[in-house]
Amino acid sequence: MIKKALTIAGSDSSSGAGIEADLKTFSSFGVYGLVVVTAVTAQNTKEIRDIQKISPKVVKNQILAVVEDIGVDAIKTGMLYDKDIIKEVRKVLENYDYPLVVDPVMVSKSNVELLKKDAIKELDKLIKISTLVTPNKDEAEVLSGKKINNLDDAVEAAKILYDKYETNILIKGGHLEKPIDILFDGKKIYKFEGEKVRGCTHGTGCSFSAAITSGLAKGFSLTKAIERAKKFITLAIEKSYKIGSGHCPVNQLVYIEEDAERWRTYIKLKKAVNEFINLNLKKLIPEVGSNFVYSLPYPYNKSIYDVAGVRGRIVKADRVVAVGDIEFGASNHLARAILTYMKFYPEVRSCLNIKYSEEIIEKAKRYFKVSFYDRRKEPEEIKKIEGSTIPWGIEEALKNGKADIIYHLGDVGKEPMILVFGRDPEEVLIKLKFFIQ
Ligand code: PXL
Repeated sequence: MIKKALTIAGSDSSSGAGIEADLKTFSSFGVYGLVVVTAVTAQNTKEIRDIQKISPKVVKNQILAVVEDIGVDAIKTGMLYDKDIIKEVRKVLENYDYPLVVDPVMVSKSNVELLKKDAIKELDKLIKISTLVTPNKDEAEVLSGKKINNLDDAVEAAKILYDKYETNILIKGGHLEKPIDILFDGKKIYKFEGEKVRGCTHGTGCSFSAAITSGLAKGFSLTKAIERAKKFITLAIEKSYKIGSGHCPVNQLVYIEEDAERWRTYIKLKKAVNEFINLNLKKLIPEVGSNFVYSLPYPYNKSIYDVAGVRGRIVKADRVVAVGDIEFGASNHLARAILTYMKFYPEVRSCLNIKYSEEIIEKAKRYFKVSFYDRRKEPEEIKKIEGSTIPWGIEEALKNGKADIIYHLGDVGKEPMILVFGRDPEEVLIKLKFFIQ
């Protein structure tokens, strides 16, 4: 049976934090998400414009409605807003012994109060019945009364909080140069070291605690659930969409979307490579062979391992053949060409390289925008960097705008080459068919 996780939190209309973040996170972990709303915030990536609390009675009834029928395997709380809501939540949850993660949300990134100042005493009582509390630096300072300037302070604060609440304490280190989270279970200090990545961060705290809750719902130990949540949140930040003009949200759907895109990308390229091979255009295959690549879409196009290509390339023997299978990371040169292209035009995700001839270029110019770069003009200091020539060349060629075809005339020991670009492999083949008529 599918495991179920319940979030009791506020709604964020920008869907980066709050119950929207929690629900997406639960879904990403393959857990059925249940949602109890405590407050509605009117917000975008720049500001919170308004907040309306839900009555404690309706909060209670939402919890009872789902627990009594569907049941839950783990619960988390987020924005609880005021003491009356917290008290009602605690009174209901005291009757159950599901794992409970309390994310002691106090203020938004934009510094709006998400918990009334006079609610801390009630929050203390809720934390006492929890399995885990997950404060960030600021929240840990408020709850422990200790200033946190470094890792030692965080360890000290975790011990103070354990004495106060007698529950597992996880102090998050997202603010640190190297993000290290500290867990204290009353016996031992555990350190969870993460990687500092660049990307959007709105909703990080909510999504992280929802990820831990998902792990607990699935029956993982607390440390395992935290480890898995840490991996998830790092990727969710790294592979986020830059939407809105303020603090953009983490991408809680990273696991679901990336896997689905890998499959779609693989299938489409496989079909197009077969079609290309069946055309048997031996005269179009360069001495070094052709490759045909297709990248994952933005924001999943981070490295050559996000670009599918033909292992060992496409070569001419008695006929045109693919040497190996379609694999992500199979291409180096052409993968870097498409990744560079996507920095300027992310919708252009596919590329095929073919043998250069003046005749093909002349024909292509009749139908398409053709651009060019001269490898011999690459500045010496760039040339020294391994693998720099192709990204440099593509950037040069795109200086005149988006191009369907980019070619170069080679250099000492380098064969001249034509690169055909398209939004997907099908479009690349449609373009190609114009030159081979
Ligand atoms: O990230 C804390 C948070 C929690 N819940 C809601 C929020 C925010 C931050 O903006 O809006 C509803």
